[in-house]
Amino acid sequence: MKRAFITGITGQDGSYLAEFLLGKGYEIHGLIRRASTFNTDRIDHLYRDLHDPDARVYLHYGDLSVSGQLTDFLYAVKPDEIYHLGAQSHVRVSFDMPEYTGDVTGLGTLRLLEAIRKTGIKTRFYQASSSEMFGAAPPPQSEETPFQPQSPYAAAKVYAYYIVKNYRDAYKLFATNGILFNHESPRRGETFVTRKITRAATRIKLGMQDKLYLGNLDAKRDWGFAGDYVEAMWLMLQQDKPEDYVIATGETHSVREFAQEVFGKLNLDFDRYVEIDPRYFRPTEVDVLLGDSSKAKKSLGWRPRISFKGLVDMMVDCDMEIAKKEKTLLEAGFESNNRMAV
Ligand code: NDP
Ligand code: GDR
Repeated sequence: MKRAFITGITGQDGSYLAEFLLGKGYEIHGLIRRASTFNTDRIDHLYRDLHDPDARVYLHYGDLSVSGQLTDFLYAVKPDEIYHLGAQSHVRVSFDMPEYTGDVTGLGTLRLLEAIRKTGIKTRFYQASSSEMFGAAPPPQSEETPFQPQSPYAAAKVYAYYIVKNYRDAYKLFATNGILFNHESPRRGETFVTRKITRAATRIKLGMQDKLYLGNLDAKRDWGFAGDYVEAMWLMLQQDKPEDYVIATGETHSVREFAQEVFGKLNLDFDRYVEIDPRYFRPTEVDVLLGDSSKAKKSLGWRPRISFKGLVDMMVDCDMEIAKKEKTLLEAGFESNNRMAV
């Protein structure tokens, strides 16, 4: 049985990847942070009590800012594959927490690579690189496009990208960068723009919210489905040689178009409910991302399965179910958590 170590297992991608790898028969070890509230919602359905002979998911407390412990984990687990997805992943928040973002999102990668080097374990390493690294570079962006990062988050990811390449060359590690463009799902964090929109619009539809405040509606993104993208991560680690790949749909839409599609599906007037709040503007913005994933198509045989419209439908349908539950609770006289995504 192959063994995988996943950082960021409690995040959107971590949960889809863990599901995918379990389906392939892997044993999964995940790094989780200690939190004062439960932070395992996205993987609770995968977890089995460890007394159960069929248990194949093991969770370990740790943090990407603590190197000694990462080394101990890798030495003890000796994973065949490491998927490094953990990060402070919010671009807007990275302007508020630049040092922390540099530490966790940038140096976190170095700590894992050093742990591999020091323990000498034989493993394959996947780095969650990002289209944000292209920043101001004109579209379409491919593996050949020079980076022009526009945020502390993007700068930290650029550092991580190059340190992966350096360890690959210097120490002959099997280490790859997956340069993934935005990917979304019903499990997307509620403060990222797509999920913020689908949560708000479904709540507005059921009369539980009046307005949706957004920032820059003109930014364009290449949005795919997270479930499709985790397969590409796995494919990259099954190749003979470690290389870097862009993963994208090759289609771009503005935030306004995404929101209009969502409000249109719910027969709501977008102009009546959406307002601009400059609080959500970023000091420097990434205007257009549009990925060219020809290399991944050719070498990995990877293709996205879910279309833009399919993604919108999936997210709206799931958030409508959540909104209905919330409304049922409210009507029965119970408090709803009434969570407004920020
Ligand atoms: P999420 O924000 O949903 O998940 C981030 C994960 O990292 C969570 O499990 C979080 O734990 C964990 N984490 C954060 N800080 C630490 C820390 N100090 N120590 C240990 N774990 C930590 O991100 P996604 O799933 O969307 O993305 C996965 C990766 O891919 C990230 O690296 C992201 O930057 C990158 N990426 C994402 C893209 C996307 O469109 N989704 C596109 C390109 C790259 P907790 O649950 O406790 O907060
Ligand atoms: P992004 O995703 O920054 O591309 O990073 P996000 O959904 O946060 O923003 C996308 C675009 O929408 C604009 N926007 C808003 N964004 C948020 N969050 N909230 C708003 O109210 C709002 N209004 C407009 C933003 O300005 C931006 O242009 C995501 C993360 O998952 C990263 O970790 C990952 O690396 C990249 O995608 C690829």
